[in-house]
Amino acid sequence: MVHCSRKNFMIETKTMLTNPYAHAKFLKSASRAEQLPADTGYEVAFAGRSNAGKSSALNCLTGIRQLARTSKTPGRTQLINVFTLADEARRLIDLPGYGYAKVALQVKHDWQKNLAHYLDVRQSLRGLVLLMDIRHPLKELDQSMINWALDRQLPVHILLTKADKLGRSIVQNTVVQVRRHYELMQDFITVQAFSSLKKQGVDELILMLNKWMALEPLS
Ligand SMILES: Nc1nc2c(ncn2[C@@H]2O[C@H](COP(=O)(O)OP(=O)(O)OP(=O)(O)O)[C@@H](O)[C@H]2O)c(=O)[nH]1
Ligand SMILES: [Mg+2]
Repeated sequence: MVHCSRKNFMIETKTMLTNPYAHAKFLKSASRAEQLPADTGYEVAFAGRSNAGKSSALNCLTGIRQLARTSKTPGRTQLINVFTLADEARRLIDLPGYGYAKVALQVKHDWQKNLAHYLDVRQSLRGLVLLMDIRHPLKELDQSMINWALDRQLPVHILLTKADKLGRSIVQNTVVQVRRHYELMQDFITVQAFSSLKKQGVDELILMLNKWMALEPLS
């Protein structure tokens, strides 16, 4: 399991950022969009293939080790997990991973329907953080998710996860390639490298989330 410490972050830029996500709390798990909290305020969802590192990234972002359950077994997060910030009108959502081959077809179908429905109806959803293992970016289902988001004009911030697994120049090249792929949509699609293990890219992610959550820019 990957751990991040619960502190203010002193990262890359050497600036000290206070982290509004350190106050996140688990609110509930929902198996259907109807069970979610009232659709008001600001919500940002973390989506991606099973095992891409969604739960680890949420734990890293918040600095709370056990906030979202991580697992070596893909397909662990099967429910929509809701976390609130200090202010309950702002929420982070850990979505079920998609694309895990060993899940029964019916279950897979149900998740995908759920995901599609959630993305379709949720008015408070301000942005999608889409996680992809940096070694296998832009799989077919990832591209479908992006197209879905674009269809409803929802901005997508791509996290190329597990960047610690590759050398620095391959990481940079992959970021550039994925950016280039969506060059024409750069107002809607942004791309960064991320590692929960090394706490790499947390500042950049916080800045994007703050923008979507209408939180004050950090000083
Ligand atoms: N090396 C490395 N391993 C990571 C990183 N992030 C996650 N992992 C590992 O990848 C595996 C899956 O991580 P999770 O965070 O549970 O992935 P998930 O996307 O939430 O998976 P599902 O809930 O099944 O959809 C775990 O074994 C993590 O420890 C990272 O930045 N670096
Ligand atoms: Mg998970």
